[in-house]
Amino acid sequence: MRAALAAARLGVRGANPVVGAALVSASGELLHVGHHRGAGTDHAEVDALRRARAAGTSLADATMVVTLEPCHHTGRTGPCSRAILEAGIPRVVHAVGDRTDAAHGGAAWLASQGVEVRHGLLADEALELNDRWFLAQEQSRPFVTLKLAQTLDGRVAAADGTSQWITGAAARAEGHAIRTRVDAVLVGGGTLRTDDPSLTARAPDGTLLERQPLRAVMSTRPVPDHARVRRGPGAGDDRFVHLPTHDPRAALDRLHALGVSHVLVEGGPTVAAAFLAADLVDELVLHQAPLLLGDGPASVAGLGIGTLAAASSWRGDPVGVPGGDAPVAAVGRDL
Ligand code: AOF
Ligand code: ZN
Repeated sequence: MRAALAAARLGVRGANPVVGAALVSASGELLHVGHHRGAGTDHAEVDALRRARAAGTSLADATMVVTLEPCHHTGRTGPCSRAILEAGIPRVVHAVGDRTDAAHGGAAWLASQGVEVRHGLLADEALELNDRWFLAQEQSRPFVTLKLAQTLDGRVAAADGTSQWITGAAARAEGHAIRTRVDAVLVGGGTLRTDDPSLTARAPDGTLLERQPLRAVMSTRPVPDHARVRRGPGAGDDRFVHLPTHDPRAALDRLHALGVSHVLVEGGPTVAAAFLAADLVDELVLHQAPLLLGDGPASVAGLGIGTLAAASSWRGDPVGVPGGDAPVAAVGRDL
């Protein structure tokens, strides 16, 4: 289970939980490890089974150890419960149950098919690993990633308002990679008016990536007809939604109803503050440029925190430094 948990941590947080799986021999030898790389890709169990098949490993006496109960539904991919049974694996150990209406039930079904199933091993760690994902599921809302692009002293623009390209090419590419992974990208009215963003997912050469997010503007003011966000990447593209509210929870309810399971909040400081103040940010991706401005608006427009003891505290989970000019960190807020 420790190997499975370590593998899970290699995954990408978002619409799906991070999940790891380990195949173990009867004598306790670690045979193969797999993990889930994010919504739309193989589940951890299927990834581990694929490795076993490629290596020709016999699984007739193996145990599938997995950090989350094997799913029992066909979503973006097939049911892991059936894949495990078809592989002839006699034992499954999972850390925690899957509580979603769609996917749960794999453990009971496997047991009904004669597979020995146990659960609870390192359950606390497995729960903590996806605590924000479980919370989003419980609250029937999308998983929320907030992206902040700022200077070392937390500014998003200079005193004169100039703001474009605070962070460099590597951070921009990473930003577009996140856009293509999520179901929706959301900005507020301020960003709409100052940047007129298109909110499309593009390659560094400007060409559109294959998977485009829904484009959402959260603002009580109308979105002008000429706004770029209204014009989709293709002819007749209507994947734009106006959320006429200041309440982030109301915005998330509407997105949830539209089938959005992962939303990227991209700005600006007022919207960031509203989501943070409502404890509706599950993951923070921070792009920090090696610049100092000493003045200008902050990336978060005030959270009403007056004393150190009340600070919003986050768990570090650094994911790398692409390109060097803009360190990137993804962290989940402490629950
Ligand atoms: C597993 N193994 O590695 C993961 C599971 O739409 P899909 O097909 O990607 O299914 C997503 C759901 O499956 C997700 O909401 C969660 O309940 C479960 N995730 N289950 O057996 C995995 N990532
Ligand atoms: Zn599955």
